[in-house]
Amino acid sequence: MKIITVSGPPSSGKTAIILQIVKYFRDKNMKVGVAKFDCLTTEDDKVYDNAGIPVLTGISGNVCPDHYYVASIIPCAQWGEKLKLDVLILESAGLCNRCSPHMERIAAV
Ligand SMILES: Nc1nc2c(ncn2[C@@H]2O[C@H](COP(=O)(O)OP(=O)(O)OP(=O)(O)O)[C@@H](O)[C@H]2O)c(=O)[nH]1
Ligand SMILES: [Mg+2]
Repeated sequence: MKIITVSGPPSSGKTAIILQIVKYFRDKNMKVGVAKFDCLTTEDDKVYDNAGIPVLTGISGNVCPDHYYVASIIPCAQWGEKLKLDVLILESAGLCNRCSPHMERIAAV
């Protein structure tokens, strides 16, 4: 399973881009899922669900969103493996421009 991280400020078009990326992989008969992180609330799960994309949502609540994200990578990957995804896309919370939770050797947008 390949992992791609997509991060950026609020309402910068992360979900819009991910929907296009998913189309690209689906055209190649690849199974794609998305894990969406946010701080308090998100409607993105409905968008992905409506598009028939398996989605997992993580809300950091009163935990630092960056730490929550890092601590959630392994459970998200396990979820993706369980669903036999070819590609797992991680959409970050829309935080400030400082936030770019990318990992070495993992494709990042
Ligand atoms: N004009 C224009 N609008 C866009 C474009 N991409 C996204 N939008 C609109 O901008 C708004 C936010 O886009 P999203 O893709 O939801 O942004 P996001 O970064 O996922 O937002 P959060 O997950 O809430 O941080 C939506 O109303 C989109 O329809 C674009 O390329 N051009
Ligand atoms: Mg989004």
